[in-house]
Amino acid sequence: MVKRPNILLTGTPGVGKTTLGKELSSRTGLTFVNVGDLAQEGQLYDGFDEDYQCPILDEDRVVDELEDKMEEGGVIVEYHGCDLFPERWFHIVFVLRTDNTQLYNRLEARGYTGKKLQDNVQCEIFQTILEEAMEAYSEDIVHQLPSNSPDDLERNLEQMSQWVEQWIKEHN
Ligand code: DAT
Repeated sequence: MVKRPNILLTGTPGVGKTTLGKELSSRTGLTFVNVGDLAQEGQLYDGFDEDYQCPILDEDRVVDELEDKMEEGGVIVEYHGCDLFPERWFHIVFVLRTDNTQLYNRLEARGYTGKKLQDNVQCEIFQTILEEAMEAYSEDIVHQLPSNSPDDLERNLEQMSQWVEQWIKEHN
């Protein structure tokens, strides 16, 4: 039995996963893992996507790389996809959601243009990641959280920190 929970933080690029995940990690002491960074550090890639001009994640190697850490517990995993991870890893899944205009502006500020910008905003409009999460995990552990403003961020951090604290009390 693990003593601390594993959390999946997912959602369309730009919804605020990194911002929230890093702060949650510093408030709770859980370890933050940005899967994009992990893949880059270990060059865990399998080819190159010409359409989006970005490397393709080698999902099996990412899972292998994380397995030991996840078994220990106490990890916040952040990624803009969720069906590549084993279901058993996570005790709770948060899907961050951002209004379209807001997301468009954030991604444009990040330098996204053309198809990449449009496809990502559409991904949010069609709730693609939320549906992926609902299919990959038990629906009662999947929670949507609004991520539009600094107030939302603070509210989410408080709720999530409380959840972590409660989980630890119940499992120790
Ligand atoms: P992600 O990791 O999901 O790609 P991010 O954490 O890098 O997103 O955030 C994208 C941008 O949006 C960044 O400039 C910070 C800003 N941001 C994040 N959360 C926010 C919030 N709740 N309110 C306003 N801006 C936010």
